Amino acid sequence: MDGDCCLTMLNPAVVSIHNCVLVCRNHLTGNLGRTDVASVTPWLAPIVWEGTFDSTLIDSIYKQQNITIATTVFALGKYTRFLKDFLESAEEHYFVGFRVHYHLFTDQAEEVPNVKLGQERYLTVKKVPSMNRWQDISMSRMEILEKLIENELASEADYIFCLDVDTKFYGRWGVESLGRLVGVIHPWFFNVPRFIFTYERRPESQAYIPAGEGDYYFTGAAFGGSLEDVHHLTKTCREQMNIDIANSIEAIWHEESHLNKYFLYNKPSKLLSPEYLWRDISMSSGQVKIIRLSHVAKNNAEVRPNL
Ligand code: UD2
Repeated sequence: MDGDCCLTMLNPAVVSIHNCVLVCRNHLTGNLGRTDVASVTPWLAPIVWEGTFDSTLIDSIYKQQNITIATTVFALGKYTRFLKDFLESAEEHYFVGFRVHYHLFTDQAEEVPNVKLGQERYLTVKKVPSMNRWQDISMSRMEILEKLIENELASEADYIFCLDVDTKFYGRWGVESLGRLVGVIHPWFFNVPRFIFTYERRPESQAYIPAGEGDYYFTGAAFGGSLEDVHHLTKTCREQMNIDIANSIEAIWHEESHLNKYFLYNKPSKLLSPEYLWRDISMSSGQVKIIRLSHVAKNNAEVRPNL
């Protein structure tokens, strides 16, 4: 056993110092960091890509904090078919070694597969009413999340992530993703100019973003952060969507449009690269060196309750 290994046996604080020394060394020798992608926003929030963090170091820091990550997922109607792969792959790759509590919302509890969960991994199934429009299912998530945080999570979780169910994990999604307010750059819009972004462009909608504004285009399929920040996000989006309903307008990409408006005026403290929500496992991009979570190909006409 060499001297460094002996150090790590002493206590977690020493592990941190030890790892910090290692990562600083790496950093100084230029081994950590990327030059082919932006890894910081103009407001100095990190953008997490493979190669921009040391997973051993960051795990050791968060291990000392005894955190719980609440994770919400909705599976209504035929979307229950995505649950098995979602949960099994999450158990393999998602916050491995940390306490995770999945909150699963469904209209068909009997369709929830029996997936073996690891130690300190919990699943609570919650019944929600069926809905006739996929757009309503997608949008209703904001209010349900708002109430979940208000009524249940305060005493049991430190962070929350809200994820689409028609997805599968293929690589590590860990504590490097944690932050006060976290958005994921949409996989179709990470390397295109701003005028291509599909923001809501009608001033009548509360989700309206004028041409020339906006920083990134964020996916509605994954977002998270502290309970307080995600509560404010979901409450604001729910309120803005209600104003739209009263004015008989629905934003072009539903709650995703409102999320983008929210992030324009409430800048995320951390951004996750499209590694954290990729288009399709069979597609590649030079900048995406690891696919952590990817959409599952689906036939919308077949799985959705309406077109
Ligand atoms: C995009 C977003 C999605 C949401 C939606 C709103 C991406 C990659 N995804 O996805 O997050 O913002 O646009 O327009 O940006 N669901 C059910 N049952 C249904 C329909 C939907 O449970 O019958 C749930 C399920 O959790 C699903 C989510 O709602 O993952 C979003 O629906 P989608 O995946 O069909 O929406 P999509 O692919 O257009």
